[in-house]
Amino acid sequence: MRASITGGDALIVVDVQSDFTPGGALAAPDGDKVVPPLNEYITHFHRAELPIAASRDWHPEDHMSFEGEGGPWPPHCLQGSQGAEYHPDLELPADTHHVKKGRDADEEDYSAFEGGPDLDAFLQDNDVERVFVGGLTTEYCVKNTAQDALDHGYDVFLLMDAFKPVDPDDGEQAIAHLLEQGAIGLTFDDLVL
Ligand code: VGL
Ligand code: ZN
Repeated sequence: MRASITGGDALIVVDVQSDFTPGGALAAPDGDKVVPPLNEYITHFHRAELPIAASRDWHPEDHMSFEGEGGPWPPHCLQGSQGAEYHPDLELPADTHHVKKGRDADEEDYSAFEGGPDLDAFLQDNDVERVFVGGLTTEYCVKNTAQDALDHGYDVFLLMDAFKPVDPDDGEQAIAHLLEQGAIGLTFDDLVL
């Protein structure tokens, strides 16, 4: 589907952090492969002077999602750690709206809409109606962010060339579910530049 990017559009880059890329504490296989396409989207949105938000998982040591606390995951994205940094090749402009989430030990916060500073307020302040979502990982934080965006009434475009799952089957299921609810899939080649 061809799409031109115009006023009212925003880019949301979800959790492109070292811990979710190969070598990291909770790596999505090929997680680093989202970086080059996302840099293309970022460049395009930035040139068009459209808002860009980026989220980071930002956990305390006793986060409820960690195995030691009865959760499913190894410790990852510890606040202030190297693994919690954006992937070193991700090129975010200076005026990016940075969201941190999962900051409290007792809140999972898979969705960037659950972090702070508040994403929905940022989008509303910028008169955003359509959001373009990519990043890591497909079936957790990308899915939950896209779902929340739909629930908040935004039109949602899924950047099909710019997310990676922890588990491929779960990733496909998550995307299928979002498409069923009206999200639209596109790739960078679909953009009318
Ligand atoms: C994520 C698992 C645990 C994600 C975050 O960013 O998708 N996945 N925490
Ligand atoms: Zn996490």
